[in-house]
Amino acid sequence: MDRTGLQARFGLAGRVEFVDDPGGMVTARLMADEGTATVALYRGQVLTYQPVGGPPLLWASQAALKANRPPVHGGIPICWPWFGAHPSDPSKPLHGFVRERWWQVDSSGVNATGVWLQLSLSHDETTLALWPYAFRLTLTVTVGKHLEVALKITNLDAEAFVWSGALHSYFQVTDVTQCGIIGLEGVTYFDKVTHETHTQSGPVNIGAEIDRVYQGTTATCFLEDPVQGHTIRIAKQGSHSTVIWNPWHAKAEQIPDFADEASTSMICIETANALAATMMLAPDESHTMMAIIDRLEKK
Ligand code: TA6
Repeated sequence: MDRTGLQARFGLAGRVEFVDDPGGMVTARLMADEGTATVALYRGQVLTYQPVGGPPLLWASQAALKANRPPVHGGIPICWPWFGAHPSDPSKPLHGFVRERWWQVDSSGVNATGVWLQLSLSHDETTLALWPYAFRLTLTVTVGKHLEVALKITNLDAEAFVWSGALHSYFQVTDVTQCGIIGLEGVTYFDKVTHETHTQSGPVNIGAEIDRVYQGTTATCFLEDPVQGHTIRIAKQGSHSTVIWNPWHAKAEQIPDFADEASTSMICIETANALAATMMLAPDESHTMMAIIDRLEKK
């Protein structure tokens, strides 16, 4: 549907409007009294979130957005129905296929939590060729005091299926080497850089490539940014693993559109169900994985 048609059906004066993103792709802008967010309909990807009175909290590669070259690093890409490489076929797209598809707008509105938009995506011939199950995803993005991103997965197939996935959230920081991530102390993680398993002691600090899947954790993470003078709080529901990723300089250089200096101004803290948290859904069963993001100002 074109932008005018979307505006007529789902636009809400001063609350929901459809605009083009820097790459000319149609994007919904949600405007609440407490903050704004934008959501790209292609990829079903939250691109920006900015609370009123604070800086943008999500990082995005402007070059990737302009070029519209997948995968667009930044905001909150959705990884599904597998996280990382496909478990048995490396020729299939990394992180699944839903971030390279048009999502449909189902509804929009305003409620006690904020301004919301609901998108959905279901199986079709192309998805069945990559993954032979019938499914429906609904993505509800709400902006109010927090940004809430809820991905509901429903099995519409006659057979059970197994999935993994993530809300692969990129956060904007001033200088990641001065930040700390609190909330994962005592949690065991698989280190995808060294292929070792360790237990976290103290805050997570970043000064080199990091790619870890923290396992069996439902904890809220706090990303402390002393230069910015605030903490980004990332709470979650329906998620049993947390992924921390920063490619650091050498790897960043190999990623198209990921400027080298970006490594120090972003960090991914991902609300995930990966590795041991891979889930099975029986026919007609649903599961919702949600990230709840806000900013705590330093007093
Ligand atoms: O979540 C971390 C990770 O799985 C890394 O291993 C890295 O590959 C990253 O995601 C980005 O993947 P992408 O396909 O978006 O380039």
